Amino acid sequence: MTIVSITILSTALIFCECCDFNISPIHGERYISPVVAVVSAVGPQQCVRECLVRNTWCNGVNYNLSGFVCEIMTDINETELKSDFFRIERNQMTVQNVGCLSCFSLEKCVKLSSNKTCCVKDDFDPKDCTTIHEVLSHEPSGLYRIKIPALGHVIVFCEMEADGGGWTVFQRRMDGSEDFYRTWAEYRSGFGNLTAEFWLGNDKLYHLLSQGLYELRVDMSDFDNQTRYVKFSSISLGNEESKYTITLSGFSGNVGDSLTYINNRKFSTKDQDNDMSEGSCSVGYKGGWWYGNCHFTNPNGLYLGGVTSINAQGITYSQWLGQSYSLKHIQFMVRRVD
Ligand SMILES: [Ca+2]
Repeated sequence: MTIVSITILSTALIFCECCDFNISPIHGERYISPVVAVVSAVGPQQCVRECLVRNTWCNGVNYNLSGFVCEIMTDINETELKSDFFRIERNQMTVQNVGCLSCFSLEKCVKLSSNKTCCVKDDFDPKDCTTIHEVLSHEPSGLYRIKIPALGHVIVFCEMEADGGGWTVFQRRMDGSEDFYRTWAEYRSGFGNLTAEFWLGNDKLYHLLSQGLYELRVDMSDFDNQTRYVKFSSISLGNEESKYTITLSGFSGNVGDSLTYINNRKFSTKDQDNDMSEGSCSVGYKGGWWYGNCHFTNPNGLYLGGVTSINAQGITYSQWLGQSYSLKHIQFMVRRVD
């Protein structure tokens, strides 16, 4: 084993034929400061790229040849001898063609016959944020592209830190910047700003949840910055013909359950009444939702900003702060569990 490693090390002047950069590793050494990020199952070329795309804080990498592990470091002041590693200082990663550095992390850099390089889509087409988190466990929360077979590529917001990460967010309220009193067609296709307030869209949610078994997490906060959460171990959605009938089970959380009430209910909007009430819950409570007769929580209601005299039209969660308190923040997200 040792002999094999030494053989590889002695010939490991790395030339990246895709990306046109040469690097000069120091064999048999590694940086000993705390590892800031680890990328496993990558080659040395990819390890260099992982550093270069983190240009603001990566100052070097340790690469473990026997384990194919890339350690990304900020502090490179101290080193130690370590036979199956080499280390590369960021400043030694001389880049001849910076074109490839503009490739996104899910793209490959390819050298063309003309010796020019270009970024091409990788074969990696994650079906949700859960897959992205499994493959790129150190990536932060933000916008990512997934591929849902029935819909093609879809941009989604991935929550990568909370509760283990890997969550695909499908609803958020945070400042009242978006109008949520909208039509069936608008709730079907989705609306708003994925980095602020939005509804991902019932059609996307249906096709997303059809890809496997998913759990649900809901996070809430009030204007005193108290927080609560609830989770359901299973969530699924029917198609538009079923009026996006929702199925929820397996409640847990640190607040009472105001959500199981929507189990097996159809979605309703101001122009499509599928609820159990004689009138329209959507019109009465100013949102699109899985209303019954009518609701114990109204996440898509009016952004009324805390205590309100308007009963149950705000972003309420009755088992926490009642129907006369409109929450500051609420977010719904799902994670694949199979
Ligand atoms: Ca009705």
